[in-house]
Amino acid sequence: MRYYLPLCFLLLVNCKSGTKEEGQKKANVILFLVDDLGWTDLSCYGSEFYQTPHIDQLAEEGVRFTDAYAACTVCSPSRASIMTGKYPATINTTDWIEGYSKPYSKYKAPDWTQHIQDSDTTLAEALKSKGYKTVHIGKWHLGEEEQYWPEHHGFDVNIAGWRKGAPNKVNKKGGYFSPYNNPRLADGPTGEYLTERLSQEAVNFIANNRDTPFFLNFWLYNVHTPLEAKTEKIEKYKSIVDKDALQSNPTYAAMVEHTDDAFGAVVGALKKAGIYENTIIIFSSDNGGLIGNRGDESKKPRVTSNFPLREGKGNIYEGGVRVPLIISWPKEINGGVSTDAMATSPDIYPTIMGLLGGTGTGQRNIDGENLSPFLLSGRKPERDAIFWHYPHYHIQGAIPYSAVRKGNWKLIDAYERDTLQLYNLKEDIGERHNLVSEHPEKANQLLALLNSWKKEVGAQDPIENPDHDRERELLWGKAKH
Ligand SMILES: [Ca+2]
Repeated sequence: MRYYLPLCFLLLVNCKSGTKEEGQKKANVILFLVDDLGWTDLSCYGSEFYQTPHIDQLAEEGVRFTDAYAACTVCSPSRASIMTGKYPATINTTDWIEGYSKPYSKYKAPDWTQHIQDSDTTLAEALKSKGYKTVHIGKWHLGEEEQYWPEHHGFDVNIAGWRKGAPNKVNKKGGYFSPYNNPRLADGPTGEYLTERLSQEAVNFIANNRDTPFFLNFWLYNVHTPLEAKTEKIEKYKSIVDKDALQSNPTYAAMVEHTDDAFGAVVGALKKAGIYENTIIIFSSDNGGLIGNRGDESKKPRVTSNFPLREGKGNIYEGGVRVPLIISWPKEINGGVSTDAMATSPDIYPTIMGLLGGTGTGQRNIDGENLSPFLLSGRKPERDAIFWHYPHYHIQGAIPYSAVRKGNWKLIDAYERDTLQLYNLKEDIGERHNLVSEHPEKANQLLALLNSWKKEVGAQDPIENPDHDRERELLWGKAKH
């Protein structure tokens, strides 16, 4: 895989025509969220194996963020963060639903919230109150019971969003191919592939709503496991794979291409309806790429590689949280540029509202930064630090931790080990050289900043576990893996 990702670009954005003029049709909004897509999983982010021409084209026409982050290393917290504009720690939705427990570990997770609370005004509710037709298509994964599903959080239409965080298998069969066993999606003909079906639903929605301002929240099930794709796509990548390369899984490559196809279908529908120019498109992922095969790391191929980043989904390093982010609005934002300005999941909500020219979202105490002045006129964002808080364990390796990035510095506070890790991401993007002993003052400054933020948002610490037993923990972990 090509290791090419320049860290610093000049943002050459100029305002195209000022803010939206009164009386014009409101811009449409599409939030295209891919599940588990890693930072280097697109051609335009450095992959030499996966083919993503439609998304690459978006990067050509929009603003590509090199230093964008998911708010969490796993699914649900990042999704809740996008929908509320708040950090997972603020809303106490800090792990994937239903979570993962290690009964003999040093810490237990605190009580945490496994749905969006009604007291939060979601992004969909904010847009609905501004006259938008709102549709959710795809994975939701923000609540076990129906009362927490998209139709109860501001969406007029919900297609395929329910409690599950992956396509639903029955008797270990199915998933990405119909029957879907999904109460919010009627089964299709035998052999129908879920992502093709969902993109067709999106295309139909766009065609039927071209004259209405709409919010299409398209949250794909791809590229989450189980790894399943159409045979012809898998065969294509089998014929070109370099088995020694870091990214070398033909089925995963096919799933990335399915994702790109779905995105291309949406853009095609927008162009056909004549509304592409006035549609804001935000493309991102909910956490870093899954490396997989933990516990049997000799097994190949792995799912994906996030190199040069360290680790992946479910881990405390950059590979778990740094993700692609592209924002496009042909009518108003000059595209074709990249930026190393930091961005994170809770920014999406205020940024969309800001681009639409309104400050009133109905949501109070948003943590995210409104990046619209930056996108429209190049004004540097005021926020200079972003934070993570994960008081949980994850099967992919995460232990309870909090972290902060400020400038090029990143500090990780891993509670269980009672240790700090300090990295300079500009010089060491792979987080190999812990600089705590070389820069103790920097580490202490960042720790104070991190602790101050935790206090401000009411972050819940993990709890000492009275059943902690290191020997049993290791045995239990092996059995579980
Ligand atoms: Ca995910």
